[in-house]
Formats: sequence, structure tokens, C-alpha cells
Amino acid sequence: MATNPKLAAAAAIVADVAAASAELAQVLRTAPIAGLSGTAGTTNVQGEAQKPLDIEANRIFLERCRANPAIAWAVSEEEDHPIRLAEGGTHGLLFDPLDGSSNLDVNVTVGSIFSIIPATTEVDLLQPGSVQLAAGFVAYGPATSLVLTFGQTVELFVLSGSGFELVQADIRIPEDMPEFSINTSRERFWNEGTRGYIRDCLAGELGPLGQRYNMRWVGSMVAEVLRILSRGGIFLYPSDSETAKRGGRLRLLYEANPMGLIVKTAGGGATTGQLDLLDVPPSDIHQRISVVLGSKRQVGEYVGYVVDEGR
Ligand code: AHM
Ligand code: MG
Repeated sequence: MATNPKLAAAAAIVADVAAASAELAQVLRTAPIAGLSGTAGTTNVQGEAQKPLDIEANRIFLERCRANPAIAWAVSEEEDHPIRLAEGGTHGLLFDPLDGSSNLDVNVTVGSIFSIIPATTEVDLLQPGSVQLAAGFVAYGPATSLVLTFGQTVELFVLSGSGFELVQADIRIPEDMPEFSINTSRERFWNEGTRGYIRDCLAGELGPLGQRYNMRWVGSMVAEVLRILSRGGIFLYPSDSETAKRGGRLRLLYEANPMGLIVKTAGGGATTGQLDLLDVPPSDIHQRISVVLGSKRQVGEYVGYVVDEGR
């Protein structure tokens, strides 16, 4: 890694992100005591109500990364516009500082997601996910887990008193776990292909998929992807008739792309339904997209159902 200056700089950025996450983990642990709960009374650029912890997480990430000479631009879910950081920087850091924040009030796992790309100018921020130099996420659950890739292998670290410690190297997604994860309350908005696929999952061993499926929905993408890395399955947040005008629910640059790189590097699949997730050309830093990822076989099966939707 040291021989490639772009990757070496990306590793230094990862170190800052890991430090920010460790600080945030500490804040989350005692947030209700510190009065950091409820909503902040403000909305972000996506029109979503911000929580005090969304704002605090964003502040921690920006503060930790501000001094890094490699970061030319930061893009955050909580910031309307890209933030110019180091003059002469060569990288962009794109992040969702606190994902799944609707789960905060019930003490369910939340997370941070990040992507590191080569970027000198603001225009460079709008590149497909295939250019990512590194990507990762942190899940703040019973343990604080960091999942990280530089595009070759995927590693899992867990936060201890002395920092993040490697727990599992070269994670590979198991192929044979029939488990799907989708917000079924949105069924009436789904396209025909998604409806058909989930119908056949529910039909289990009596249907064309020939296997009994289990279902999970945490409402925090970080927890869903951590589960898929650990035991396989498929996660779906497809664009539907309600979210189609915005492109979908999840954001391309700092949710879909980093998760896509992690899952694909671990041997899985990541698609919009029609396109490989990492091939989507972005048009806006807060662009939303249809996201389906998981074990390669199950993602391939899903694509077979929606390939003709022609969205
Ligand atoms: P957020 O970034 O505003 O927290 O939203 C992202 C989250 C994902 O973690 C999760 O997969 C999805 O939104 C949950 O959506 P829903 O509210 O439909 O359950
Ligand atoms: Mg999010």
C-alpha cells in the first residue's frame, strides 16, 4: 500500500474516519443522559428532520478530517453543498455520519458510512462508484464494528479500549442463506418484478425459488449489510412508484456506492435492478438510487425478475 501514494493517502483518511467513529461511539453511549435525543428542529437538504445526534456526528466527522492534507472535498448527508477542505488535496471523503438515525430513540444499531475517491475539483465528486479507493462503515451496536475495504479484501475490526482491532480478514459472503430484507410496508408501491420476487420468496420451498426464506428488517442499512457479510442473504431498497421521482430512497454517493464496493469485494452482487451499482454515473451529490445487494446468486435471481422493468 505504501508504494501507491493515492492508497497511502486513503489509508490516512481511513485513520481519521476511524478516530471520528471511536469518538462518536463514546457520544452515542451516553447520549440520552446528555440530552442528545429527540429532534433538533432543523431539516437537512433532503427535507428530513435532523436529530441532535445527526448534527453532532457530522461535526465530529468534519472536525477530525479537516486537518488531513489529502482531503480536498467532503460531502456529507447533513451538508447541502460539498465542503472545500485542503487546498492541494487529491481525495474526496463522502459520508453519512449517522445512518439509521430513526433507530436512535429505541437504542437499536445505527452507523456511519463512508467512501473515499480521487477528487481534485468539485466536478470529480460526481464519478461512478467503481473509482472508489476505499469504503467502509461502522455499526454502533452491542460492539462497535468497522468494516473496511480498499477494493481487494474486506476486513472487520472491533473497537476496544485501545482502538480498532482486526477480528476477521478477507470476509466472503456465504451463498446459501435464504433470507431477504425489505420494507414490506411499501408493497403497494413496488414494481411488478419486485412484487414477483418477494412473492416467490414468501412461497418458500413450494415456490419457484425452491427454498424457505426468512425475513429481517432492522431499518439501519449498516446492520443489514453486516448481517449479509456474516451469513448471506439479500437486502433490497428498490426504487418504487412513490420514490421513483427522486430516484429511490438511499443515496448513491455515500450509502449505495460504499456498500456496493464492500459487498462486491466480498464476492456478492450490488445492482439497481438494471445496472451494476458501481457503474451508475452520478448527477448530483445527494442523488438517490435503487439498491439491491447481497449474495451473488440471490441478487442475480432478483435481476431476472426486474430486468424488463425498464425504469
Ligand atoms: P437515513 O440516512 O436518513 O438514516 O436513512 C437511511 C435508512 C437506511 O439505513 C435504511 O435501510 C432505510 O433508511 C430505512 O428505511 P425505512 O424508513 O423505509 O425503514
Ligand atoms: Mg443514511
